[in-house]
Amino acid sequence: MSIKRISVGLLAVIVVGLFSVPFTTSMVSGSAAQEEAQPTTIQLGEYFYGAPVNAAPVGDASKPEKIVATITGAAKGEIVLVLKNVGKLEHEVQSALFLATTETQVKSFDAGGKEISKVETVGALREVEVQPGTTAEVTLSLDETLQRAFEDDPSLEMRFELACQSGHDKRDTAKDHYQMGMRGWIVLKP
Ligand SMILES: [Cu+2]
Repeated sequence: MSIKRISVGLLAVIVVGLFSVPFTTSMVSGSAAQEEAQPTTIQLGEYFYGAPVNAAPVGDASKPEKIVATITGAAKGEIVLVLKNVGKLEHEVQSALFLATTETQVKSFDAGGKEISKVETVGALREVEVQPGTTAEVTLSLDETLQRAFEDDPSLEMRFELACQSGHDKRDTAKDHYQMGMRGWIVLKP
């Protein structure tokens, strides 16, 4: 006696671990910028972070990753990254640092410096898409445990990978920005 087995194709539903809240831009009168964090600017393009010199040879993912930026101010609990796309393609920025955040704000500016969008998220930030010619100002509120660690140890230094996810789903090394060299380290200091 045979039992017909119905194979149930389980679709892996990717639940984005991100609660995205579209933020209505509203000017709060009289409240000037209270952010003390100094922004750290990172340029991105084909296929590099930081500067063209940071680009690893095409397809050589085995090369040690370079330090793209060293950021101080982690003890304050807030980090501001300015991601400037100087290339011709869209880049999808991901970082392990994003996972250690509790709140984030991403403001996008066009080539002329005009603000084109503002999104606030609660929880860890998944990725930041940066269109060609635009700049994303990413404000990260660090996880309290991480912030405390930096407060307690002035010599603490932590590395987080910075990567580009663009083209990764294509299963083609020539289109995979990470494989092409868009990866490196962010060094975080108190
Ligand atoms: Cu990219």
